[in-house]
Amino acid sequence: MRPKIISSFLQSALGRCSNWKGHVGSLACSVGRVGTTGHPLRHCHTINGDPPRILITGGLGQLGTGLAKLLRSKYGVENVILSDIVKPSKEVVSQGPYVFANILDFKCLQEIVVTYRIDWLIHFSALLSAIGEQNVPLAIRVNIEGLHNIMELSKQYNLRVFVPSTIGAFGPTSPRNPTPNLTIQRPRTIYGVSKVHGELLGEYYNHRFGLDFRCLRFPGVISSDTQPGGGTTDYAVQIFHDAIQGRHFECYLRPNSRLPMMYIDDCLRALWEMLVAPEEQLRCRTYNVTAMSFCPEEIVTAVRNHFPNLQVSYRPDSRQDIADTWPEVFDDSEARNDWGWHHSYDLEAMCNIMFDNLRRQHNMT
Ligand code: VAH
Repeated sequence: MRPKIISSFLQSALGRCSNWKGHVGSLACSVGRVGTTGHPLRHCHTINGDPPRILITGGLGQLGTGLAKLLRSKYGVENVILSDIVKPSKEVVSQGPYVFANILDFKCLQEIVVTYRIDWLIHFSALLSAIGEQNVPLAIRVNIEGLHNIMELSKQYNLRVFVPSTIGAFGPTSPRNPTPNLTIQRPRTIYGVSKVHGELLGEYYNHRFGLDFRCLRFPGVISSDTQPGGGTTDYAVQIFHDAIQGRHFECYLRPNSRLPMMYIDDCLRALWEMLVAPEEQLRCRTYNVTAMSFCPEEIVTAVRNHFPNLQVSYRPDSRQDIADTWPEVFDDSEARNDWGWHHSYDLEAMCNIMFDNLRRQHNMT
């Protein structure tokens, strides 16, 4: 058993190098033991013997700083460049390289890729669902025109590029429980439309130009030290902050609005595993990933296990209309089968780690 897997892995790694005619260096992956999922264990990758140099756009959103930390632990602090258009905190710049990057300015992006010798690009810049509906022209510029720059840049410099998509890429005509990886996608938000466009454009560049495009459709992401910005699933983060501070929690969704969700550590690990998965494991370039599905009344019950006196009321607003068009349960079986994805945190485990983190942040330990 063992010799076959090692040889195919080696073959694939070497094979891939030979494909990248334009690629100056050789892409080497160190072979490791086969993991529990039977998929070759992912080890740190090198390009030309050096760690990949990675640029993250939209770095000061919900996922950027956490991902930079994870990738720096694998590839070295100096090889992961965080970027955005806003001034970073002292803490952010103390953690590693940070640059200004306006994704609407192609020249600015070219300069960064050349100056920092970037190999991989992770593109987080985007207006999320709720805030996008409040400013459609800006959402089109950032989410669509910005993406066009990223695609052309990645093609020009032969970058491996990761662009996140979302449960929001599905609409009311998609099966909602479960929502398969490949099905009808007619979203009703500009955010969703821009993300379907991103999936299709990335797959087109992969098919037409061999661009190493990779995409994951994330559910709502729950994090303790970074705030989500303008999404429809944000309530599931807000409830933790209200509980720990003894505040009344008002939910803008109905108690039974079920949505797929994931704890941030699972989200970042899924992203990294998809980023380094051997290409021959990728039977497609866009995958659903998830960990759990819950509705407001279920997370209220789970939070009350920690804070029994949490006061809750429900006042649905326009975000309810968005949630009503989204998947209730996400089918991520293809990601699990193809590259061994599996989540670690269910609702209870997520509540435990969220409150551990928040108690530490509020010096309540
Ligand atoms: C939003 N949090 O609500 C984002 C996400 C899965 C949802 O895309 O818009």
